[in-house]
Amino acid sequence: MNASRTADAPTWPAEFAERYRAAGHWRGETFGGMLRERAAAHPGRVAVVDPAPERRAWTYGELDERASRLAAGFTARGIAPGDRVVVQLPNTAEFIEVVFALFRIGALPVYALPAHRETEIEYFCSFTEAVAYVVPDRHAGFDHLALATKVKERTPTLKHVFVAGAPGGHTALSEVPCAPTETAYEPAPHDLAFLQLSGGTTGVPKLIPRTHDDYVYSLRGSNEICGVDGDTRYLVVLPAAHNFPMSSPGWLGTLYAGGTVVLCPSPDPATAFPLVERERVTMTGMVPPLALVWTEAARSTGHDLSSLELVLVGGAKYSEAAARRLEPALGCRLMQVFGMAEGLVNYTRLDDDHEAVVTTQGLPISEDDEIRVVDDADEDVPEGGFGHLLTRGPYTIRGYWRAPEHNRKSFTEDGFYRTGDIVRRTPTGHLVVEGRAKDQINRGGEKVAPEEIENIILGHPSVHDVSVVGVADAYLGERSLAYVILRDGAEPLKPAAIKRLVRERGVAAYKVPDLVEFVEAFPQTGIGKVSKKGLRSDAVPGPAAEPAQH
Ligand code: OOB
Repeated sequence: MNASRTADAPTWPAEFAERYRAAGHWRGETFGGMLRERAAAHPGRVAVVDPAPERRAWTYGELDERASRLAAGFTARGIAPGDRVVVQLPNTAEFIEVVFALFRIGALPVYALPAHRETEIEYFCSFTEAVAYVVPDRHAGFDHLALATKVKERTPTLKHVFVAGAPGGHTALSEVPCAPTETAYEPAPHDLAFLQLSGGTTGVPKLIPRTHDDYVYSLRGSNEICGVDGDTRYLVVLPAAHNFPMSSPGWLGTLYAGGTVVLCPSPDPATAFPLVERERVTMTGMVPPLALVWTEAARSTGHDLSSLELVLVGGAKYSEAAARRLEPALGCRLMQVFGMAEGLVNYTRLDDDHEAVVTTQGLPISEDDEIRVVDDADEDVPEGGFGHLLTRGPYTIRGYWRAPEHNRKSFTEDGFYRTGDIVRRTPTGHLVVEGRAKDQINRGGEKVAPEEIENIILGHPSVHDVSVVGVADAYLGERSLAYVILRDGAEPLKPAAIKRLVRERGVAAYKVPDLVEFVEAFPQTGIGKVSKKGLRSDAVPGPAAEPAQH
């Protein structure tokens, strides 16, 4: 079987694919082939450093061999090309080994985040009909084995749980590798390579199908813009499964260039700064709240951060005032990045005027990224005006995986992705993110779909209606507030009961509402629909609101 794409998701029409190949964007590379080539070119160079609990450094030769042996072991256990494998690993060397092993055999990693819990994992496994799930035994105090056992019982397709660490009743990842065979399967460059998760605006996250061709192009473009080369030492501080630290330019971009990836077990300065010093880290990427923390901590740190050359900040709007403070505090260059797992990534440039770096979110990677800024009727707004950002290009998907109905809403008929972002373009073509039309909360880069949380809260017998909105927050940019209307005659509830309900449903902790407020009615729009905008603007927490405690 081939990792067929057309059946599961719309793809680029032939004339676009030809154009992208002719332009040299799609060069027929695959991730498996890329690692093999780098290993042949410089087998002894260090590819991956995992500092905890004891420092391990794998060379390109070792990573390549490990990936091949693990790939052979996966094949021996029946994992076939096109099969989906949910991978939920923290920032460890095993994460990189596992995904390269899956790339090698054409199986598709489905990238879960370490924060995901029962509800999300069960959905990923069942919706993708995953055959395997890869977990740590424990991470950040959470028992992943117990979760895996539960999910396996409930998901008929799930044949294997592979565990990095003590396996409990499952299979230890360390037992899987075996001698590679000569006739190993080779995925084609236009095949799907993996499924990435969308931030989401709906009850369940959508899956984003990325191909080798398109993603490798985004790496090559990102590397050129960010100056990534064999001397780059990139620190992965955000979860490695997220698109930003993976490819902007991230750990995959760094490996593409033959540089060294340093995995950071936790993003806080107490963990990260000593690593920057010891491993002579040159580059990293982070979300704005973390950039604030690093900027503050750098003032009084005793650690030598002088190896840092470039810090990328993105995932949510970075305030101009904070952006101005970063370079002097960290003693390195700042680059803003405005990207999305669906594709399009914009960067400010190293040779940009300083004002553009601190006040804009950059320019697209590619001259073939088509950008439209339109009004509500999809008409282009005048030059420099605000509007909805639509985009199409050589690394922006044409549709989500197995979501035909949603695709009709999220893409125009001629294949532009509706990003849901409100932007304007400066005379130099730089994009400035001015707001958001999509129903999503951006909690410091972590995306929350209000509908998902509303559906959970509506399950409470005392709740008549609920609306979850984002409200301004000085640190996170936004945090979440649930407005709840109780049923007539229902006993009063405490905000904590609503939070507990969401938490106990087993969702990632960042989705638990920060604030809960009980109201009699929601503000209405002209046609009687709940006005989310109205809710946001009068969202001054009342006496019933309770600060976040997670
Ligand atoms: C990144 O990817 P996602 O898929 O988690 O989120 C995409 C959305 C964008 O549509 C936009 O709403 C928001 O996140 N966003 C920004 C931003 N960067 C992303 N909003 C304002 N300013 C920015 N700089 O978040 C992502 C993927 C690749 C690279 C960087 C970020």
